[in-house]
Amino acid sequence: MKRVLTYGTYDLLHYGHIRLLKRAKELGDYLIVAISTDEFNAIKGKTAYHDYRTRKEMLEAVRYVDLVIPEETWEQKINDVKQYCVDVVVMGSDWAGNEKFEALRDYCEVVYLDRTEGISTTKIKKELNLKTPQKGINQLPE
Ligand code: C2G
Repeated sequence: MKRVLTYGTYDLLHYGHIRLLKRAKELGDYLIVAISTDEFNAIKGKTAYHDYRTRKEMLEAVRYVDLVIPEETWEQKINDVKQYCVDVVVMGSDWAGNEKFEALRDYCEVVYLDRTEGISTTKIKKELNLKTPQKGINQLPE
């Protein structure tokens, strides 16, 4: 059982995300996605349109994803690799060579997959002229 792990915000889920997840799953048998919490997004300087609960629920519906866990700090990655017995950490090529992932090579394989050109959450927001969401209207109903 080859276990794959990837990280991301996964806001406004789009085909670039899906293509990354599909290829990540093809590298093993079990795919774990560590999705940035709203608090960690603030540390990353990002404001997601959907809150963590909504982004987690959407990812859990993707056929390639076997488990979704929270990404709360930059520093948790080595512990994640150990705790979940991860064989491969996969990221899009915009992260290629980044020390945060290169440091994992002592613990697991690290693979960067080509980003899907022409799509991004920022592009979607810009083209739909989305403002920062008002509180509460973008959350899933209880
Ligand atoms: N991605 C992609 N093609 C796109 C857009 C995104 O392959 N057109 C990939 C990114 O490279 C990343 C994943 O999809 O591997 C998730 O993208 P984001 O949600 O933008 O993740 P990011 O904000 O880069 O967070 O600790 C790492 C961070 O949490 C990564």
